[in-house]
Amino acid sequence: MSRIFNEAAKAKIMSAEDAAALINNGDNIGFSGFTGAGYPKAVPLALATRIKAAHARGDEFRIGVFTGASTAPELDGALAETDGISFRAPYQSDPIMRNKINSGVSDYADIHLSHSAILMRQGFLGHLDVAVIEVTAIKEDGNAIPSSSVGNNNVYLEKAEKIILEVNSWQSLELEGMHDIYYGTRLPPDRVPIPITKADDRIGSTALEIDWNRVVGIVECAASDRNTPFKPLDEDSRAIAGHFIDFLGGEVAAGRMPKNLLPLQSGVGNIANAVLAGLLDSPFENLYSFTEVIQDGMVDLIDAGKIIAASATAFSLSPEAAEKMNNEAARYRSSIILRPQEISNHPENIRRLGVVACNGLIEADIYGNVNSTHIMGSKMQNGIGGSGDFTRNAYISCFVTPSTAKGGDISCFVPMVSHHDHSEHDVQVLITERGLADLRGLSPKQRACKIIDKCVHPDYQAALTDYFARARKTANGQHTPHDLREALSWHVKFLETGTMKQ
Ligand code: 0RQ
Repeated sequence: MSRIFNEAAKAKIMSAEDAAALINNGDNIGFSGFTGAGYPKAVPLALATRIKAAHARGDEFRIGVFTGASTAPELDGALAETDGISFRAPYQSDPIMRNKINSGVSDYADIHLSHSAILMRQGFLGHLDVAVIEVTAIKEDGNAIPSSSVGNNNVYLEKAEKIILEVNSWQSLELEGMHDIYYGTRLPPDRVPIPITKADDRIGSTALEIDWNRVVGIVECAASDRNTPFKPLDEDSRAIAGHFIDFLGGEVAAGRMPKNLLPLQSGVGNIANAVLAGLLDSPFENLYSFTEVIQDGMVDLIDAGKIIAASATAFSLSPEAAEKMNNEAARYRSSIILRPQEISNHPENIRRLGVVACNGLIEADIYGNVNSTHIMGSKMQNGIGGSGDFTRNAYISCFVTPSTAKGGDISCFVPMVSHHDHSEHDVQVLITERGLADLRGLSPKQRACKIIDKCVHPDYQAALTDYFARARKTANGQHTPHDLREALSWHVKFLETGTMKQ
């Protein structure tokens, strides 16, 4: 059955190839898609074929690619593989895309997810030529039911000169009612407060507004989201989850949080998912989540009746959880809200609600500065995503990580981070399988002692303790002691010998 319930819209149905033919060399394209959910699946593949054919003829064909966040092989992977992406923002995690960024083929602007809408509206990301947006259906009134992510779709639909809609019948029609699309954001000086005072407040409409004067094509498809399976929980991720849950218990006991905690934000990846799984067996109940992605762990918490409501901008589910969501969207509609990312990640909401943030990292230094994005100072991994939006504005900002990487050859705790995303002023709690360092209210030297004691792997404790002692001497008691000659020699040692072990 067609999902296009508006009669006039039917006249715009075309093939993915015909839609891709409407995209030109030099165009900036705003695609839907966030953490492998709700990205268009047919037009990007057809566009990649069109770009490859142009390159085979010796013609120039390069485009700017804007999304909500990461997408999938059919979008980032296929387009990046053509060498046709000249510019990419704001977050990606595709291995081919990552390669093109790190080999200089594509420029990448790694921006806070809450900033991407503003930068687009201000024009810093250039003119938006085309929006290619996946939707679940086109309603009789011409508005569209969003699919498994909202991301920046409202902004791209607002700004693009031409609009292509991909109607994906794999997405459940029963998603209708889950979304909350707020059209009240303004640029200063016309801003008004965003009226969210509880994580599950609904303040917008359930459909995306479509300006049919700009719609140039509709493509129908039936294809699943990326849906990567999560790794089974290992001992380390269980230990990390255990420390986090004990910490939350302590906050409740100290009277700093109600018994049902404060709204939780959880980052992407296996450890974040493990932390959510840990909450299943915890004593906490009647929880809320104000986050950006809904992973399997969150769905399990809803099923167990532990979470009353979760607000996000996208799903990031395993194939099994995605199938369940598709079959039972009507049931989840009352407990899940998908919003534009400018609202899910808005500092104002995060600060007002008192969100407890929990994100992954690549490395942290002994003073609590965090690198979430770069390997060995230069190589982009994914991007800052929403981690900065939440960390800076959270009621309590936590980071979770194994104490080592690369089978123990790298310490995730170093004298000085090789790239800086979250500063010592914003990072409050660091958690590894070894333990938890609560850094709130501590001086840099106090923080260093605590981090080395509680979080660092024993293989690296002596070396970091030594570094700290030498730095104190070299810096002659100064506030944040460093020996600059030695600070990054840890990374240099790894690059030269393949291990940071001293
Ligand atoms: O490299 O794949 O070549 O082995 O870095 O490491 O362990 O797979 O990372 O899935 O836990 O994610 C920070 C990337 C952690 C993620 C990050 C190497 C390691 C591996 C990846 P290989 P893992 P995880 C909401 C919040 C920013 C965005 C964010 C992230 C690769 O959490 O993208 O938080 N965060 N958004 O071997 C050198 C180290 C290393 C290291 C790991 N110390 N030094 N290499 N690696 N530690 C969601 C959104 O915003 C959408």
